[in-house]
Amino acid sequence: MIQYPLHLAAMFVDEVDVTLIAGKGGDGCVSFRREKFIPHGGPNGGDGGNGGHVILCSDENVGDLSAYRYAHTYKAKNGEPGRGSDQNGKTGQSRVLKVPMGTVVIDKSTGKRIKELLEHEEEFIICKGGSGGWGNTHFKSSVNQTPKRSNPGTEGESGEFELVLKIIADIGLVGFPNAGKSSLTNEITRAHPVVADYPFTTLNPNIGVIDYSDDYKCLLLADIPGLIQGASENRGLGHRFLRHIERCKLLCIIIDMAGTDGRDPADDYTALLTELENYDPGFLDKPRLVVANKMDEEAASGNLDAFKKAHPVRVSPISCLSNEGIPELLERFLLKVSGIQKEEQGTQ
Ligand SMILES: Nc1nc2c(ncn2[C@@H]2O[C@H](COP(=O)(O)OP(=O)(O)OP(=O)(O)O)[C@@H](O)[C@H]2O)c(=O)[nH]1
Ligand SMILES: [Mg+2]
Repeated sequence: MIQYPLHLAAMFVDEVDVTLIAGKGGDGCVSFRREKFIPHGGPNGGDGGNGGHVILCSDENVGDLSAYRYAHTYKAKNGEPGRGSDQNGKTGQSRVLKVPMGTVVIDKSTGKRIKELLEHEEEFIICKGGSGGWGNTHFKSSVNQTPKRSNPGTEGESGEFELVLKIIADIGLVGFPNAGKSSLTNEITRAHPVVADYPFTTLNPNIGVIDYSDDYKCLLLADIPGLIQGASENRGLGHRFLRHIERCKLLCIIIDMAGTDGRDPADDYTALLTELENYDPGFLDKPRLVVANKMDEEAASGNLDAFKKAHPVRVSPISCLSNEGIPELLERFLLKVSGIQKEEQGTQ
């Protein structure tokens, strides 16, 4: 049996559980002005400072959630208590946790999704700091000139949350292992995922940018691990990684048209669609584009004819080796994604 280097997969973390605790508000102070020649100086107890918040902030420079893999509890600072001479306590420092764009926040107590952070530098106060208590100055009245009462600070919010990363990309590559997903990513973007002739070379998603400098446009391409028949029953790497193409506008189904190892490309396509459907039937409603790779190989043209008979869909023939069909494919990507974007804008 082939031993896949699964330790490499552990480096990319796309889900973590965290316990978050905001700071407590500082207590209000009971104090009176005591000075020579000033009898009945009155109350001068300051207010407690507010507790710090726990804030999630999405950052384009953060690629995954590995920063939260080992420590699980994150606390903001408490507010300082008030002091005499009308000195209010300092607000507790907030704890800002940087997360990758595309992070989904789930409240573990309810199982509900409470937030998605999609933009760069988007901030979300996930646990609000407690309020500082009032000092005794606030309780002075015409009938009580010497109040000996103050408020305690309130507790900050806290909770257990699950953070799940679903990366953001325009196009998601779907295919069997060795179909050439990483080769295509290498060809058309500046990302350089490892390419090799053994299955499951790619263990974690890679994002590449397709740069259309003539049009001042770019598209984000997600290269993900290979999908196999039975992935939904945990074969291969399972199908959990499909979450990373959930947000893609367009799915690019890439088929090894050379039929390497005696595979039937037409059956591969059916199996891929079944696995996508098993993960989420909504995947089949997503716009998709079918790419026939390895057209430089001898068996490819015959297989393509048979494929077209079995599946009457438009197919883009390419070869990552000879670059055949790649410029046309790039054009098609742009047209398809722009068309989808226009449609989305029209329906908004
Ligand atoms: N002849 C030929 N070989 C290709 C072509 N594209 C990719 N290959 C080869 O196919 C093998 C697999 O390529 P990868 O790009 O690693 O395939 P992948 O789909 O990313 O595979 P996984 O990461 O394992 O899912 C490598 O040996 C590539 O050199 C092509 O157009 N023609
Ligand atoms: Mg790969």
